[in-house]
Amino acid sequence: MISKFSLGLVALALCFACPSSYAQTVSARTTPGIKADMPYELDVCLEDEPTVEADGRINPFYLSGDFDGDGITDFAVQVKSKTSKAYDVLFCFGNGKRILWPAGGSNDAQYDCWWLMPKGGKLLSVYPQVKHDAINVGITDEGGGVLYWTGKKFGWIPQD
Ligand SMILES: [Ca+2]
Repeated sequence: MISKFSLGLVALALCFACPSSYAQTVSARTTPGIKADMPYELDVCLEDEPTVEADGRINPFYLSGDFDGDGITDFAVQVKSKTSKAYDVLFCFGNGKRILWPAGGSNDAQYDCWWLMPKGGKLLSVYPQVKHDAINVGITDEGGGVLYWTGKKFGWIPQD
């Protein structure tokens, strides 16, 4: 049976936990722009990839799924190269691996929408080669394609 005293101790412990989580929240919000809404794992991944910065020109600016099928959540975030200014996608896998995917190859044909295509969903049923969650990358008036992990690299299925 839980006594009022025990509940008081739990409440006290929770209060002591507040300052550190509060400090993390405040710290994240002091960073300009979209970093305030970023999952911790994604923030760490971006810090390890200093040549790019997260870009919020498309909503949502990141997607999560299990892109490599290992059962651990992965993230894909829109990024902009600090040098070339090209818009790419940084994949942050749950196992710590990072892959920078060049989206358009040039600044002329940049994607302007994207969405998750979950494994087992109707959208992926026509692509038997896609075994895990994938991303549909769209370029207005040009089509786009399906971006998926082959097991060794990212594959691309163009769409009109
Ligand atoms: Ca994964």
